[in-house]
Parts: sequence; C-alpha cells; structure tokens
Amino acid sequence: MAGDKPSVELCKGINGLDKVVLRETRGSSAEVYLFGGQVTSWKNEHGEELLFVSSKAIFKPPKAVRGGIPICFPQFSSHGNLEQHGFARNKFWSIDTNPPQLPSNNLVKTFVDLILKPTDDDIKIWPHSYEFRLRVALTPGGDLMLTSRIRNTNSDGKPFSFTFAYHTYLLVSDISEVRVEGLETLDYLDNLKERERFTEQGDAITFESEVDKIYLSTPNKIAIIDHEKKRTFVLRKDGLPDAVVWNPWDRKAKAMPDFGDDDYKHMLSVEAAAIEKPIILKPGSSRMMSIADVPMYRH
Ligand code: TA6
Repeated sequence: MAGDKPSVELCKGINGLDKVVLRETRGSSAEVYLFGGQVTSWKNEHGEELLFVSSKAIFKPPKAVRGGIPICFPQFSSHGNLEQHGFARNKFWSIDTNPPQLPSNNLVKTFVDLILKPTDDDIKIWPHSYEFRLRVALTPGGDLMLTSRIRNTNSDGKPFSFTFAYHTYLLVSDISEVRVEGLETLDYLDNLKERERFTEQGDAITFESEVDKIYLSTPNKIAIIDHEKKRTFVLRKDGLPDAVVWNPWDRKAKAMPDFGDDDYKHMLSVEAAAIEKPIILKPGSSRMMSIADVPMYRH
C-alpha cells in the first residue's frame, strides 16, 4: 500500500471505463471515474475500503453507479423533466487541462481536476450553459476532499438556480451499530412523509428502519460513528447548508435491482447538500461547495 511518492494515474476501470487512481505515500488511495465524475473507492493506509459500492452496481452508462459519491446536479430529488438527481452523474466528464486556482492547501499534492460542460443536446434538456469543475483530492493523511465550483456561463444574461448534493455512500460494519452526531434538535423534511417538516429528537440518531431525511441548516461538521469498527467518519462541509441521511432498509433494498438485498446493512448515505434553498447564479458568477471526509480511529 505505501508508495514512495504520491501518484495520479489515468487507467481503465470496470467495463473499460476511464478512471483516475490517486495514491498517497502512506498508502491511502481513491478512485474517480470520468463517467459521472464519481468517486467509487476511498481506502485508508491499511487498504481498507471506506466507501460503499453496491454488490450489484452496474458500471454501464448512462445508469449511475450505485455507491461511492454520486454528484447530484442540477437538482436533488425534484420531479420535472430531469432524472430525480439531475444528470451530472450520468455524463462523461473530462480531465480539466485548465483548472482554476482553487483555494489550494499546498500540502495537498494528490488530486485530479475534472470538468463538465453541457453539449448542445444537454442544453435542450436544461437550457443553461455552465462550467462544473470538480477537484478530487487526497491529503497526505488520507482525508478525501471534493471541491465543486459551478459557474453560470449563459451568454443570454439568464441566471439559473440549482439544488445539489454529494450523495456519499459510507461503508459501515453494521447499520444497527451506527449513530450520527451533529444533527440533534434540527428541523428536517421527511421524504417518507411527503417531505413534511419535523424536529429531530435531542440525542444521536440511530437506525432500525428506513430513513430518508433532509436536515436543514446543519453544522459544517457531522460525525458518523461505526461502533464495531471503532471508526468515526467526520464529514466537514462548506457552502452546503443541508444534509441528507438515507438508508433504504430491507424492503426498498429488495426493490432496487442494482442494490443487494442485504447491502442496506453495510451502508449509510450522509450527503452534504443544498436543497431547501436552491442556489441562484447570475451569468459570470460561480459557487464553490466542498466536503472533506476524515476517518478517525479509536484504539
Ligand atoms: O438521498 C436519498 C434519496 O433521495 C432517496 O430518496 C433515494 O431515492 C436515493 O436518494 C437514491 O436515489 P437514486 O436516484 O440514486 O436511486
């Protein structure tokens, strides 16, 4: 696992799809497919996988890969003429040969910059021009960082609005042994009850049935504690006020063809998002949204 120097390698992944593999010197690694701009693996320095990818994931465009970190843009579970979570995860991204000067932490040397721009056909579906730049980075300590910068490049003076989520699927040992801290007492919209608004109870969130909640105006730090693994994921976010917590449980798991019947036991989606208040961009303006996933271990 440990290599002599950081590396960034473009290679072929499942079904010959292009992917970029990031490797850090102490042994941590990550993989991101150009299809969907989707991270599908993040391993710590011991080579342990930290993200969930379904045992029945279909790596066949345009179907989004079930797992990793799908990018939900320009919408999150709205209902209109787009796929429920938008189209960014169904498109082929490119390596960005002219990346912007993102506020870079000069300790971070292992990263890849991707870009997504609409084709003429895309514009027929969503009538806006944009540049979506995504940086996927690994820190020397193995933290995973995703930074999105979305710019409105409309030449017709039209603003556009969008909702957004990093739909992160975390790998957990046993969902019934997991708890989430940082969302207590917050308001949430319950997707299982027509998005009715409720207030979360006062202690950590635990799981014994299907959960699909959009927490509103959340703190920029959320902890996901995997008791059995003695591992805590600390999700740090910036520019994303909301957070979705989702586990399909057994019935919904069986209803998804690209999801194993028992997969729900080993995953939890905790998604940094902007949903309640869509982001509005005027032409020429841009918005940056980032997450850092930090694995912490208790010995
Ligand atoms: O993030 C939770 C959610 O919106 C759920 O309601 C469920 O639909 C999940 O996303 C998966 O959506 P997908 O379109 O990837 O099957």
